[in-house]
Amino acid sequence: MSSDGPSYSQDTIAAVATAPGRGGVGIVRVSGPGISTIARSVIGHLPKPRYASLVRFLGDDGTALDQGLALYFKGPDSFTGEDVLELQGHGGPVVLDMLLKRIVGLGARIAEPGEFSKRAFLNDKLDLTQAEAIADLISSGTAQAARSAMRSLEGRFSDLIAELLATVIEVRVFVEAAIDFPDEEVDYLGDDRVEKQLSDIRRRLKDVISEANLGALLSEGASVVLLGKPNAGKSSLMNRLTGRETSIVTHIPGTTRDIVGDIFQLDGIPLRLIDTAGIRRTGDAIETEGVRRAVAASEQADLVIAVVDASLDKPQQKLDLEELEAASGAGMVIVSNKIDLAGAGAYEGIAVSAKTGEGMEALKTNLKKHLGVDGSTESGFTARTRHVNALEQALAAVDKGHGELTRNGAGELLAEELRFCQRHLEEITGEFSADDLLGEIFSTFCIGK
Ligand SMILES: Nc1nc2c(ncn2[C@@H]2O[C@H](COP(=O)(O)OP(=O)(O)OP(=O)(O)O)[C@@H](O)[C@H]2O)c(=O)[nH]1
Ligand SMILES: [Mg+2]
Repeated sequence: MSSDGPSYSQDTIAAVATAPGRGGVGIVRVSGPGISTIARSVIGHLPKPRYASLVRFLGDDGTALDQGLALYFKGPDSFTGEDVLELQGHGGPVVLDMLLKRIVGLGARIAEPGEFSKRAFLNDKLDLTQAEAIADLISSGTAQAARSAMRSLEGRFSDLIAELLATVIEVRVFVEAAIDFPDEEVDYLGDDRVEKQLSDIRRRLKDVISEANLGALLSEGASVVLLGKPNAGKSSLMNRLTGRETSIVTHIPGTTRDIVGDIFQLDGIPLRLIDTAGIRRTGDAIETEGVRRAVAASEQADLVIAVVDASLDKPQQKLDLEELEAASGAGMVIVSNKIDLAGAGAYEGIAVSAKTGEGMEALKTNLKKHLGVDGSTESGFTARTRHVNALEQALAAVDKGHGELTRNGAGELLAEELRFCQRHLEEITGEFSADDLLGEIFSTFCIGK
């Protein structure tokens, strides 16, 4: 989406850009057409663009509120594309608030969350994936997530989408031309050129999907629920994975009754591990509620680890597993726990011992595989579920169009699907976007960003 002019709004917006609390430096950021008036009133002059000057920040009665550095960026050469003023004062909440109020008194209004980034997007300084990458970089929970957010910010994801779009548009133009000029000698749709290009698009889309999937995992994480019969060792396994004694472990079946959550980093993927009550029928009202919550949690989960006690006899293990399969609401990784007691033999799923730590590496590799990651978690770029969904819809459209061509020779329907494909790809970078989508995305940003 492009703006019509250099700035999309008449409003001048202001916010404290540094984190709340006390710090050495606190920054008030201002963007919009009112910058020169504000600068002249607060610091006495409009500073030379891109040079730091040490100034006093003046209140409306001319007394100094604070002193610090003023930085002026003249639009369009600024983050938002508009005139931007940054006042770097001392990082105390009261001082910063006084400065902000002074600027609002001069006609600015307080910025909404993400509004600076939104203006940058609307003024074509960033595309949507880059704007989202800023938020992801700020909120990244692991170094891998931060590195991939940085790569998205630098445009790696957008570039891939742009390359795909170029090919899709090329094929679309070709197909539409073939439809419009059916009398040409050559049967354009009949030769294999279009089909080759469609296969190429599909292959590239699939690659981007798997990378975006990892990128989304790195930035959004995944929830993993431990499900099992009482005493199977769910809590022990959770504590073993996190390395913390978060969940209570005893030999008494029915120890865990509530949902117990903890964070666990799986090669840089932030996992929310959720320990639950053992699944069984019981007369105990508290435990019954615990079991209900366990099943409900599994329905919300990205993945379930089904824990079976391998020290029980085989028929019992089989029954337990069947019960878990019936109860679970998500894909399952099966784990046979307590193999230190059970000894050598054949087990369902991955053989582990929460007590000795045996099998943990195999479990981690398997968890990654089930989350759609094989190999390294070093993703090329950060992404979100929104992107993965759009890519999948783009792929579905190409698949459908390809089918229409090969089965029915229907060029018109292929052209139509290619148009859908293009639209889904454009949703990712924001070239095609609905206002409510923009509102949704930017409202999750922090103030001042
Ligand atoms: N030998 C052995 N004992 C284990 C292992 N894992 C758990 N246990 C023991 O099994 C018992 C139950 O462990 P918990 O982790 O509390 O089991 P749980 O599945 O959380 O049980 P509930 O919360 O009651 O549903 C405890 O006495 C643990 O020490 C293991 O791998 N080997
Ligand atoms: Mg437990």
